[in-house]
Amino acid sequence: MSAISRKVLTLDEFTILQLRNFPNATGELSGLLRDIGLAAKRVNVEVNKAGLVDILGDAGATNIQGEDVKKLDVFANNQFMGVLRHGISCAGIGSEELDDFVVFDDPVSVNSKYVCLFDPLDGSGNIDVNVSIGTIFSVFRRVTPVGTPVTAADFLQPGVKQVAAGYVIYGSSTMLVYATRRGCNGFTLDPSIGEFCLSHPDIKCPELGKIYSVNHGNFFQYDEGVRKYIDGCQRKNKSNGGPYTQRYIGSMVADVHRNLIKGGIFMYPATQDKPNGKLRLLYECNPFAFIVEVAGGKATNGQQRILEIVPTELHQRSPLFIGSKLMMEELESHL
Ligand code: P6P
Repeated sequence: MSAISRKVLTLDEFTILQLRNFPNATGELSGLLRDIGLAAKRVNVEVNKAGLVDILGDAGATNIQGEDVKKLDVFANNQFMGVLRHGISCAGIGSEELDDFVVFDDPVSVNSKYVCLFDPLDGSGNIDVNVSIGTIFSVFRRVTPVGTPVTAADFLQPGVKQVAAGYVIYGSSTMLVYATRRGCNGFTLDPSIGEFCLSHPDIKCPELGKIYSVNHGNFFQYDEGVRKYIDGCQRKNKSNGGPYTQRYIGSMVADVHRNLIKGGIFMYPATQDKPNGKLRLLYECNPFAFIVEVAGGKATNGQQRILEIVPTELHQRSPLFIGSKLMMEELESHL
């Protein structure tokens, strides 16, 4: 039978095609990605009308980070947790919105071989001002025996063990980008058919870009090496195309997505106020580090590769430097 020769593949067709190319695959990962795509479509509907319904404003609760939880955060968390709990491909999840990981211990889910970690709605502080926000996800193969309830060990794995990672960006269009070891691909939601369609096949992060993303408000709190690099980004330099353009949206998914496509570097360094940085290792740094490395870029915490950090806590934070290979190597020469 000839391969599907459609011009535009939907996410479901693409994941099934991957399955056809790897006959020994069980289809669980394809199913998990389709479940995530479904939840993303439901979240997208609410995000797109956030200004119209009483879904704005704080839910009155605060999450483990002590941050005000917006209603859309809660909605998004419940959508992703719901599709995975009722699917057949996930044995448990960890989420920025939940103090501890959740075990899916029904007879079907407990036999799944994957666990997921989520930031259900990253950049939620931007919801009320209509700036792009996103969902970030990370998928691991469990390390405990299939058929038993998952434990913390299944979630506290170094990022290099990820099977897949991705994000959804709810912006001028809604995109789902995910990476496996076989590559990184982007799908744009076509509202006319309600399907994510392959729009960015085999994404590669340009080795050199002209964009640097950092919160300049913290500049004097950064280590000297970081300040030297940022200073260099602003100077004329024939060898690296400087000066660069500074772009910082304050929504990690939007900043890193732009740099992934156009080339660039995103930094959330440690500061005196936040000695471990602000971003969470398991569901912000790890997934993006996996995606950007698959696309040819690099990601470190300033000392070591993000993907080699062995986590000790579900919500631990890490400094993050991530982006184009040559820009990262220039930064590393200052650290
Ligand atoms: P700051 C959003 O709250 C977030 O977690 C990331 O999406 C974003 O990159 C970062 O925080 C922005 O933090 O301290 O620069 O406002």
